[in-house]
Amino acid sequence: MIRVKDIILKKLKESKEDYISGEELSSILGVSRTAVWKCINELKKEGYVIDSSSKKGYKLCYVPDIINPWEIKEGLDTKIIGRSVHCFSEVDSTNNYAKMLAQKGCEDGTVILAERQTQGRGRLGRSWDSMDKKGIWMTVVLRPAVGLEDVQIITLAASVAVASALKKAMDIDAGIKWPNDIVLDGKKVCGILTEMSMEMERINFLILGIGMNFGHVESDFPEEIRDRATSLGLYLKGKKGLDISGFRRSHLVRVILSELEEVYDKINKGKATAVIEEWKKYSVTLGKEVLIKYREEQYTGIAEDIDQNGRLIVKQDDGTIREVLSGEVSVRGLLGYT
Ligand code: BT5
Repeated sequence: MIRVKDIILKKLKESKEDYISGEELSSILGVSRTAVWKCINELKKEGYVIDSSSKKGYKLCYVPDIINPWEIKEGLDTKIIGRSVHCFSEVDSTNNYAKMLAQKGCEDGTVILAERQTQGRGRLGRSWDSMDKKGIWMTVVLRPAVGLEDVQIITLAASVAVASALKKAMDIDAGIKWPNDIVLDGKKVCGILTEMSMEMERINFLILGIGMNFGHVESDFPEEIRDRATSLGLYLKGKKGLDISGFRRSHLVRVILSELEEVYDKINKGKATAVIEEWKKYSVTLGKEVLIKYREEQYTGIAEDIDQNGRLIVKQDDGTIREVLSGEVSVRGLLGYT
């Protein structure tokens, strides 16, 4: 539902350097000038800086780094992903919320975002630290037209989308640790949690949760992960001397959604091989020594390749070839594995 506030924001953005009068806004919207004034005040409370002049009207001077549907949708060039966007200041987990919406039948490509998660989840029951306004905590509901064997490819595709979005939106060269951790200088900046609902041997829906650390400074991370975690802000500062305040999370979200749509389209059209080849370009796993932990078993080897189903092919020290579909993979030199 488009609200008066959304239209006011749109109009303010359109008029750029010019003021737009309260009278004009109230006649476009068919509401009173007091109603316009109330909306302007709400926007100000959210962090938008709007200059008000009794003679000239209103002018938008500053757009905050805020996650809301109109900031996400403004200029979004996708057809499926992000047609429907739900934003919250707080949820337990965007994956939980997404699952609830998916069970109620929400459309393919529905996006859920929150400024803060109280119970952000990682894989295998682990938790995901989701500090208020510091990251992109997002879930996309997908209803892919593929079989079960392609689920792993979609997970890999999501990491490809994130890595290529980081390059396009912020000129950041990220790596992917199998299957889908996004790393910068050996530290994790983004994790992806894919969950699935099946019905009669078919995929009913996929829940693709993406957690990206954006504005964290070092002390924002809990001590136990400080040596393994980083944020885009920390990386930009350290590597390029740039301040993250020059970037907007909403812009990065849009580029991720757009890149995601591209890889999703390829998979739906049976072009998974192209996605795997792209994944390999970003890989920081292939050719490296890895430690695999699966249930009670533990072994090391060299990560040689990934196959067409997205499995990691590992050559053990005695020459045995192993195919890894799940389990814990540590890559020597990354995320604290030395
Ligand atoms: C992941 O799990 O990497 C998947 C994380 C997915 C998070 C998103 S946020 C939106 C959506 N809603 C959710 O509830 N979840 C998804 P895993 O590979 O199991 O990594 C978890 C481990 O990473 C933890 O045990 C910590 O050691 C570490 N960790 C926790 N929070 C982190 C953070 N913010 N940055 C880097 N590492 C973190």
